[in-house]
Amino acid sequence: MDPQLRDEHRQLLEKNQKQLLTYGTSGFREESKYLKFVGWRVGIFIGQMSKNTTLKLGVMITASHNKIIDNGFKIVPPKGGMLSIEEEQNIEIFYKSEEIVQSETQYDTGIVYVGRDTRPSSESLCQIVLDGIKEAGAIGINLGIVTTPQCAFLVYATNLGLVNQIESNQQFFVEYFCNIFLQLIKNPIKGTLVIDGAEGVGGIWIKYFQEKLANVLTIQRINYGDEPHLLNDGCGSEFVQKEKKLPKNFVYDPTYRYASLDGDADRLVYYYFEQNKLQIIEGDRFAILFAMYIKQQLQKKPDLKLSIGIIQTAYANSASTKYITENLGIYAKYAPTGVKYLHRVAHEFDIGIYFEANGHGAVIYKDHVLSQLKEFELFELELFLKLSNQAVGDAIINILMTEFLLNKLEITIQDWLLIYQDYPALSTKLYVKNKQIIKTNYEETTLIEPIDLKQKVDEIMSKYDKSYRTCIRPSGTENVVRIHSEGPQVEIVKEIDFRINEMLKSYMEI
Ligand code: NG1
Ligand code: ZN
Repeated sequence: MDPQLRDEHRQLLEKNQKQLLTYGTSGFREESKYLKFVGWRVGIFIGQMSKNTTLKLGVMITASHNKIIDNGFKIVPPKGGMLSIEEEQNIEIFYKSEEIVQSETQYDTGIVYVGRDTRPSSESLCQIVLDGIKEAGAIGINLGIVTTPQCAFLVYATNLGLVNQIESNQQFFVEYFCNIFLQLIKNPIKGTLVIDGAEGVGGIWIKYFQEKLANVLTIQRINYGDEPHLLNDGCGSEFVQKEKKLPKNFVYDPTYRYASLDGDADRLVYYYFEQNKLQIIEGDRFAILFAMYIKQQLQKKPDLKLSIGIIQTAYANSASTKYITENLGIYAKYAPTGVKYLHRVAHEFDIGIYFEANGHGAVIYKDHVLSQLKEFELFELELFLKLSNQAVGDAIINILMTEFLLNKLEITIQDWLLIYQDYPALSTKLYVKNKQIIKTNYEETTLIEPIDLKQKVDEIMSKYDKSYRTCIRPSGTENVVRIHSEGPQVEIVKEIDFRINEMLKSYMEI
């Protein structure tokens, strides 16, 4: 093995205090300078995996909303979606090993598509992954700069035979979804939608949608990637949603709608600015908008029995969960943070809608659903579901679905915010060295270990009534503990957040 790669691997192990890098909330993620060895191992692993199937696989190189110096690898299985828990464990075991393990493979070769975001480290990491794939005796095809959902969709679409020769046809992604959207939209949509591309890959690809849809939807792009060194810097969905600030280059017009993507275009928030106040539409409201329409359509055909579920995380505002169950009459379920968990749970329903508060989300449906909708002549709903990216949650495609619905249901972005009122909530993070000591229940709503820490949290919370809650969990993507508090009065929520933070500062290794 290349001694340089071996060296970097040792540094990574040292940095992580001899702990394994885990295939976390969204794949492997680290500071990019430690990722060469991991990339090479990911390449070999997926190369071998591809030699056990006639279907194509994918790897996306990105660290999404994280800092520009970070990077990561997300593996795309044949149908998009996520690796199984067992595959995740296998890749974690495999990556740390320094030898080339030639496991038994069924075929002489396999095919893997490799996509990457605009980070400076992405190009060389892409080459390393391609080297690993070659080492395993498989063929790696470089997709170039694509969004995470685009990479997943291209893998999915090739395997379904929707498109051939994807290697020269990344544009297929744009054509496929624009065609469906244009079938759904009867008249031009009013107003202008300003899209903040986080200075990343989404901003680049939005241009093609802007051009193709110009007759029905007016899109204005800001932070569209002409300053790639400023990726996620003062712009993008993470900045807007977590900092509650307007992105740079914001152009105010009271009639405009605004949307921000994250660095790899799988997260989306909408917002508007009124009376000096930024009003943000988070993931919960996308789930509700989509579910309202799906339910309304299905109610036209009482004989058609399809199960619908909405999957959320502990970061969902409780007011949204209450609205889903009490007003929409739809089943709401919690999953741990990370789309990989939500996606899996969403598959339990005929139509599963999942969204994280930060705007990661999708509508996914079982294979029989489209033909049943056709049989019951629910053609518009059939098109709407076809518009949703089945491979993985997709910010650009979710914009198209949202624009269709706001127009169809004649809802303004302001009305959307008035459907229900969020409880005041506050999310903060604390940088720590030993986040892994914290363990929660499956839904991540309650801390269970360490026991003495749990007692301290319970003691703080015992001063407040049951309508207040706080969740503490280790991040899967950063060396932080996240604290999320919520309740009826904003001042009390701030007080809880402050007290929990202070207590954690003295308890954890900072
Ligand atoms: P971590 O760092 O595990 O909290 C964050 C987001 C997730 C998901 C992942 C992947 C929050 C609270 N957490 O995970 O929802 O988006 O990054 O990018 O927003
Ligand atoms: Zn992302």
